[in-house]
This record gives sequence, structure tokens and C-alpha cells, in this order.
Amino acid sequence: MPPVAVRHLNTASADFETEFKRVLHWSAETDHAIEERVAAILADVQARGDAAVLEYTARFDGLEAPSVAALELTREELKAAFDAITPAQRSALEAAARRVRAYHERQLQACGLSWSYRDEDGTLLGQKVTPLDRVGIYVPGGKAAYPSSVLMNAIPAHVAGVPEIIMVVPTPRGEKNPLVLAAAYVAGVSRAFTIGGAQAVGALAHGTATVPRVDKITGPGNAYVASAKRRVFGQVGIDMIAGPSEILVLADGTTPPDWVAMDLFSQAEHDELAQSILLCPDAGYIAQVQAAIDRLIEGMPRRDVIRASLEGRGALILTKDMEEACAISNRIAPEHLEVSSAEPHRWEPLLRHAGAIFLGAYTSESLGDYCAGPNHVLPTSGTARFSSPLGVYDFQKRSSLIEVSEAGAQQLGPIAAELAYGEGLQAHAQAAEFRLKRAD
Ligand code: HSO
Ligand code: ZN
Repeated sequence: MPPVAVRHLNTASADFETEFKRVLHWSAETDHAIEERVAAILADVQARGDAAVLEYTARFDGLEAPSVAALELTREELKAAFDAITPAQRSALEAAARRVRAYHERQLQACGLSWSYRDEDGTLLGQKVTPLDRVGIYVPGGKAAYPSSVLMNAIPAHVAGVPEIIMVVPTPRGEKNPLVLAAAYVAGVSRAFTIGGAQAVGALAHGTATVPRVDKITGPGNAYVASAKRRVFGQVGIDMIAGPSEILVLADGTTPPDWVAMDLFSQAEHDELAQSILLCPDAGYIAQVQAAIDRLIEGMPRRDVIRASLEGRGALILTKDMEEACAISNRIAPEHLEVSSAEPHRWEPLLRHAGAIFLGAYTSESLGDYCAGPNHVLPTSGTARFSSPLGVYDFQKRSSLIEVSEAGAQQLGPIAAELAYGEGLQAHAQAAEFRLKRAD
């Protein structure tokens, strides 16, 4: 098998910046044909509800049903799926769920008045936290049907106190993925429908006679689902539009090269467009990782995907030192950042932008993907510069609370009135002034 032609970069070479830009370049091109089709499907689902959902499910998934109600999976069916998987699978799902729940419980901000204070004149100001009423979780059915993603989406919603979690999952020709159903059972999904694509997003966003309208839709999906989520955003909340998955390994050369090679593979095997990057100040170690890649790839069932990903978007980058490697990592703002070093806590303070940071040689990203506890739904494509992992906070919202006392109204009234007249808004000014005590 030919060696894997991963790009090698060196920060000391004159063309580094040009090459680096090439590595980072990725554009989510808008496919206008998809956009038009999705717009039409959403409009149709909004207008005709269940009838449209049934037609699209028959057309796109080859799944005929007399009604959308017949496409609902009962809690008994989810439980039956859980009972039918192997005991090892059951206990792995439960162990993962337990750890993910325990981690997310730490994120929970208690519902109700989270904090408040009073001015001296008795005016009360505060913030109230409420879970969303109902959320929809999209679970892909095709090549990326991940039971672990069911846990990662449903558990934070459950922990947040969302009373109704509605899952949708396409099941082409009615073939259900038993692990996905079992994960839904373990994660506390309230209702589940075997529908998918833009029609499922439309049903959740607008509601139909059978599918309840939700307040927020989370979860990954193909280009149709991403486009539909983007379009319904505003009528409902969405989590994010995720790009291809990424790993960046920052190595000081002390981790066995095979471990690092396998970590790069673990991201590459997701998708030809996934990105795996190594940053390291030791040229000899980079050569060892390249050799490990060439040796280990032969044993990988998904070697074609891995090779396409590494040759298309991968990079092994030689840096001057670890400090420079950290600076470059910050420029990339990767989804997953492994600090594969004997001194991870030395470098961690230098690392500012990453979806999840994995410290030390034993912390493979895959442990985080499944069961360490933190969420695996993370910001991609550099968006870790300004956004965070999916969490309990995505399923809660805040309301501000104001109670102005009679004395407070005397303090605030003139300020508000002054500004209101400045904006030419007389009713605002007088609403404040009516509450002022007259001097006489
Ligand atoms: N690495 C993926 C999550 C995943 N891995 C699911 C395996 N299953 C995106 O963070
Ligand atoms: Zn993964």
C-alpha cells in the first residue's frame, strides 16, 4: 500500500503561511439546488402537515405508513430495543449515560430566581432561569447514525429539566437501528418518530396534527437537514450548524507515535472531509508518526475514508517549539485539541480556543466521544473562537426580573423621561412621569 501522502509543513519555511491557509481552507458551499428543494419541503409541511410528512417519508425513505401516528415509536418499542441488545452493549450505554449525566449535572443552573439584589430604595432586580418546554432532537439515520449522539443531545436537555424531548430519526425502508432506539430509552427521550430530512425539521419547527411543535432543534444531519435548520432558525432555536469534525494533536514527542497516529485516524474515519492535524517541534517524532500512519492504515476497515481525509485535509506541522505550536493551535481553534505531552498543564494555560481540550497521553479523543462525560457536540471550523460545547445551558433560558418600588420610581423616572424625550418618545417619558410624586 502506498504511503499516506499527508501534507508536511514547517513553520520555518518561507511559504508556511500560504501552505497553512491552504490547510485551513474549507468553505461550506451553498448548494442552490438543495436550498430550493428544502424551502419547498418546509413550505409544504407547514401548509399540509402530516399529509406532506407522510408523502416525503414514502418518497425519500421508502417507508409507507397509513399515518404519522403509525411512525411513532412507543416507549415500549424503545425499551424492547434496549432489552434486545447485548448485555455488554446495555451496560456500556448505561455507563456512558451515567457519566455524561454526572458531568452535565455540574452545568445545571437551578431553575427559578438564580440571583437578585435590591437597591437601597427597595427596587428588586434579578434573573430567573427556566428550562425550554419542548425540544426536538434530530438523529441521522444513514452513514452517521450515532447512538452516542443521542445521549449527548438528550441528556443535557433532560438534566436542564426540559419536560418533553422529541426525537426524530429517519429509518430508510423501516430498518431501525436498535442501538439508537436503546440510547433513546436510556437518555430519557419522551417521544420518537421515524421521520427524517427537511420534512422532519419542518414538522418539529411548525408542528403538525401529530408531531408537536418544539422550541429548539438540536442534532447533526446531512446537507438537507443543515439547510432546513438554518431556515427554521428564528421560529425555533437551533444548536449550531456543524462542519466536518476536526482533531488537532499538540505533541511534545513523549507519547508513543502509534497512539497519536490512531487518534488522527479516529477523526479521519468519520468522513473524507474530516481534518486531522499534528503540531510538534520534533522532526524525528513527526517522521515516526508518519511511519506509524503508513503501517497502521492497512489494518483499518475504513482505510479509504481515512486516507482520503488525511491526504485531502490532514497536516503534520513542524514548529519551532511548543509555545509556537500553542499559538498556531489558537489560530486554528480546533473542535478537539489533544495536548499529548508529558507536561499538559504547562501548555494548557496558553491554549485559548478549542471545543474540547484533552490533556495528557492517556486522554484519547475517543474516550471523550463516548463516555468521559463532556459533550461531543462541539464547535467546528474555527467557531470555538466564539462558541461552546452543547450543554445544559442550551436548554435553559433566562428572563430578567424587575420590581421597582415607589421610591425607586422617583429615582428612575427622571432618568428614563430625559432619555425618552431625547429619543422623541413621549409616551415612554410620560409613563415614567405619571409615577413621579408631584412636589405640591
Ligand atoms: N467525534 C465526533 C463524535 C463521535 N465520535 C460520535 C464517534 N461517535 C464529533 O465530535
Ligand atoms: Zn468521533
